[in-house]
Amino acid sequence: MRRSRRLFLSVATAVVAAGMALYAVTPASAAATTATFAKVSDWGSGWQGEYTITNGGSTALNSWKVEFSLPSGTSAGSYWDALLTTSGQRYTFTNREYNGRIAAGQSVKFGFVGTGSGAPTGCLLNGVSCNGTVTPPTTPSGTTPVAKNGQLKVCGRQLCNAQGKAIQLRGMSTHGLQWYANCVNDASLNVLANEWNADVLRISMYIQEGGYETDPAGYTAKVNDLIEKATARGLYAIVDWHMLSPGDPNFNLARAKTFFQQIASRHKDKTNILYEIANEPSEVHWSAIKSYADQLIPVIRAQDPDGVVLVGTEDWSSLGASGDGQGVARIQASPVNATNIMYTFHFYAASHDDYYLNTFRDAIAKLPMFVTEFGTQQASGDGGNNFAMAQRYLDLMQQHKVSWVNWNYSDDMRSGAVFTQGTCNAGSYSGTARLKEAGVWIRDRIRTADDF
Ligand code: IDC
Repeated sequence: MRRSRRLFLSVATAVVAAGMALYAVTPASAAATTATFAKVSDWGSGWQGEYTITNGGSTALNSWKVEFSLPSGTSAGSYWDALLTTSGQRYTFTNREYNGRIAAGQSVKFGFVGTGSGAPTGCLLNGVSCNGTVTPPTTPSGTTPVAKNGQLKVCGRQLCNAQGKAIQLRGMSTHGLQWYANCVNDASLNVLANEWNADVLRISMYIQEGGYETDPAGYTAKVNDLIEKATARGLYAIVDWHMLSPGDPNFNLARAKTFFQQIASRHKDKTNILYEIANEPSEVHWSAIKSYADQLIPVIRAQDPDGVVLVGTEDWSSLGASGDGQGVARIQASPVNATNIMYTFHFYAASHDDYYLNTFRDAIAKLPMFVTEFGTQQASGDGGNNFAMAQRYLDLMQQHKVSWVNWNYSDDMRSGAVFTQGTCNAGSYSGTARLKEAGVWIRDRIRTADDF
């Protein structure tokens, strides 16, 4: 539980201090974005502390959050030029409305009075070590997918990189985090990034079935953690709002607004986030999906104006192929009221043959498409694989640079989970010894060279 405290000592102190911070901007020399602490005075039983936040990057920061712990026996009292929430000995300071923006190379300060003799530890600035990690350059360089491609955007019907080149991303989806979070950790993601050469991780957070609705704060924290892990490895991260049943996305609209507002505000300065706002709508008309998207996308864009948003389609994201087959036409007649979006298509190759493939081919010619989930087996995610059919889809997607993500990076018993049962507890993800047939197949197809 976080408790909000707004303990300005006196109006006079606050105004004087605010005035100082507003103009106390100094050029930075280091290339890192940092928050440095200093005790500016100490009278034995207490002290005055000051943090200087320096933007060493090449683009402005629009907000900041500094969090740290104080040892027991030490606490922070009055403070200025920041807002404070506390949770036990953990203190979280965020910017005031007048000092959230820090231009490249500039600094701002905030301060507080400490009681006791301890000092802050475990400092995080916007979720990253206060010692500074180098801010990603605006001109992509380096070897990871994100370093090479930077912030993505939809250009025409293609997904394009920061240099405007149409690219295809390939990667894996987690299974539901409520069941298989143990399969996504530093070791397994190192293998996904470095051995499988994946470009993208889809973070699949169910809402029902024991998911988000049972513990919003816990699941949000889990998604935040996985976003950081993907980011550390230069992977794109699809934040998958894995609504499934009930099939009307509006059932979870209020939850989705809360969740995506928090995710987008926390990660808006990253270049690798894609927002998938409705995994698989079902048993609803397109107009309901569109209405949901039209309400939710502005919530995301208010925080993160340039993140690509992925919108689910009728009948379990089959573009209506599992319904009356008119899904593409309905989207064209009444598209989502936003730019920089793509529509999603899901297929399971042993269940979805030519009729689905043709529906998809038709959609590629008309709409920006992203395959955020597919399997080589049946729609149950289980049973025998139809690799020949799956390869036809992959060939089409390669030809048109449609990005894809395979279901799923777990050791679930079903044939569509890439690892054999027990792999995640054993913790050995490397090589092919622990892969099921579908795992070996998909690994080979993710590993081939990217055309970035
Ligand atoms: C399946 C999981 C299974 C789970 C079931 C119900 O593999 O363990 O019990 O969901 O939630 C989808 C869905 C995806 C399904 C997958 C395979 O997006 O959640 O996972 N699938 O059935 N659409 C088509 C297939």
